[in-house]
Amino acid sequence: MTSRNQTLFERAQQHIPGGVNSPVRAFRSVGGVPCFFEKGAGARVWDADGKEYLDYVGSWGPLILGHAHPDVLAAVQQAAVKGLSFGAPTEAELDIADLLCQLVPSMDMVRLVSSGTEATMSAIRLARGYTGRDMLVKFEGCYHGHSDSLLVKAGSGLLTFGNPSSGGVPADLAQHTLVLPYNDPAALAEAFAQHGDKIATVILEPVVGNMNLIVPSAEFLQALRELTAKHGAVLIFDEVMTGFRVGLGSAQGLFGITPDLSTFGKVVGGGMPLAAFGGKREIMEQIAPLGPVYQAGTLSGNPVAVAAGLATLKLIQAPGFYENLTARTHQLCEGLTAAARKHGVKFCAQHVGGMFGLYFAETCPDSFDGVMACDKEAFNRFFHAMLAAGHYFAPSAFEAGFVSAAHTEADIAATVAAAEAWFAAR
Ligand code: KE4
Repeated sequence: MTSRNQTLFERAQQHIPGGVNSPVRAFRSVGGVPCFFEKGAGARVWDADGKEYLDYVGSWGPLILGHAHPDVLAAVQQAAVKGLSFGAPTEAELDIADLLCQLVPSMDMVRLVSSGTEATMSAIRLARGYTGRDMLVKFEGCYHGHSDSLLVKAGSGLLTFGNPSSGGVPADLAQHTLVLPYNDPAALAEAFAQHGDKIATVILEPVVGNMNLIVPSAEFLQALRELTAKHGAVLIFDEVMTGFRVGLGSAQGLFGITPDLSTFGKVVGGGMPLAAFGGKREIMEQIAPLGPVYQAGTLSGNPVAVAAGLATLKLIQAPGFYENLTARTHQLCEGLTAAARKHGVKFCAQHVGGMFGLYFAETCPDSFDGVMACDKEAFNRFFHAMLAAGHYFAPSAFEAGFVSAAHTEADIAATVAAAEAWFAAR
């Protein structure tokens, strides 16, 4: 019998490219038919066939509280009945700006936008405008949204400028982007030795979640901060995924590094379209209407999205919130690893706060090459086995996963037990 997921997927492809509104949702990396979800509550989601899953994607990070948290829903409803959008300032925007600058001490000022892509695109333009330089440095395997300057892959040589990684990106724009290996302080030092006074900005994921999970070395972070400061380049921490996910202080608080600009998304909107970029006053004052760097948005600071964000940011400040989230994520990683080892399966897992990585490899990788050496096919088999058992992981071996505050010890234990059954039967 054809499942409703299948019927919907076939119908979706009539008028939506690939049947999805964002490529990773199409399951092309893992194969099979994507899940169409109809309902979420707490740690669970239900698909179009009524099948229940424990959710370890959480909309790719925003749902740190779990699905449909009553306080967030109430805040959204209270805002919505007063009007969905004004295209004019509202007091709630001041409240969330004040709160973000309080929770992120490196930010004197912040501008709200509607997606992580907008946040990083705007931060890069701002860094270029502030420094008067064009060159952008990013790292292989890091994803910062789909603005043209970021859809660039490494050039032929380590220090040669980038080539487009997507159709439609002009080669002469990609030429301004240098793509370096992540966690490689020597390569970064060499790039600054060669191009130091031309580099406008360096952007990175301070914990990578887009080539699976990769943790930065202290040396790499130190080199980033020292070299950008020495050469007058703007250091951008893209905390769209790590922001309020790895801790209340985000990655910058966890690692004790103060970036010049930061970007946020996902958790700050609590599942609604809200993102932000912010940083030092002297840089942020270059943004229109104060300064010459243009940036705008019809729905920027949308009051309904801001209401969801404020409700979420309030709840994550509860005493013990991150201790519990980290403990549950640790329980998952330890449990899966122990289960795999018990049955002789090459597998490991690691986490930072409430985001985790799963790898079919002996040890957890710390580089792009290390991730590429993991057994992707084994992950894909694991993904489908767990999906069938009612545990929804990210449909790609190159994505981080997420635990929410709604996941209980019993939920995690059930996921570990399902994984052990599969490891045992391999
Ligand atoms: P959005 O434009 O998708 O809101 O944010 C882009 C972005 C920026 N920076 C980081 C570190 C990100 O992880 C993202 C988006 N993350 C992906 C998950 N790998 C979103 C999922 C998707 O593309 O559908």
